[in-house]
Amino acid sequence: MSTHRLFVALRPPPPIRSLLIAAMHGISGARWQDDDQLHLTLRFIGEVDHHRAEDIAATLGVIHAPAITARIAGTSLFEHRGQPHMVWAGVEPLAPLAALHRKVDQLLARVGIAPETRAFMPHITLARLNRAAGPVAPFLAQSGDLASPPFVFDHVLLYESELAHGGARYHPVARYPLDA
Ligand code: 3AM
Repeated sequence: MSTHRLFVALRPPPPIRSLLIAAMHGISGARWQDDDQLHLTLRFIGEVDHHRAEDIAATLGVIHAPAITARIAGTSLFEHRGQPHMVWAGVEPLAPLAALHRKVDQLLARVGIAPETRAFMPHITLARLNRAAGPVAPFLAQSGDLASPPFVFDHVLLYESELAHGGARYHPVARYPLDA
């Protein structure tokens, strides 16, 4: 049976994506994200079958939450087994984003998706790194004060992730408006 690899995310508007793309330089060998890949993950779901995917899409349809005014605030690094793994842009403020994350978690629990156990850290991935990538310190120093004007997240997207050579492709499969 075919499965769907799903996650729930927010998509920054075009001027913010342009600002992020303009910051993508200074790490040799980094796999910089392209415009289509830029998102803030609210909740990774993983592989589900077609029926469960339909249940998830339907349950997210009742989401009732305010639109969020946010801003980009700096860059940072996630490591994996002591190695630089990805660089990302921070998104603030935490409280409304965390509240939306919890709301999505609660809705997904209704269709049997176990609650998130990892700490929620709102971020937009800028690049994925492998062992061949160059040092990240110069990038972090140069982009540490990356900032944007305030912008609004006014909808939530359910994405399907397609794993492919050269990185995942993300396809929005449903869109849920947030309250103005
Ligand atoms: O939004 P970012 O780029 O941080 O790394 C994956 C990506 O995160 C993450 O979900 C987002 C969309 O693919 N992801 C992939 N597998 C995951 C897993 N098993 C995961 N997050 C948590 N657990």
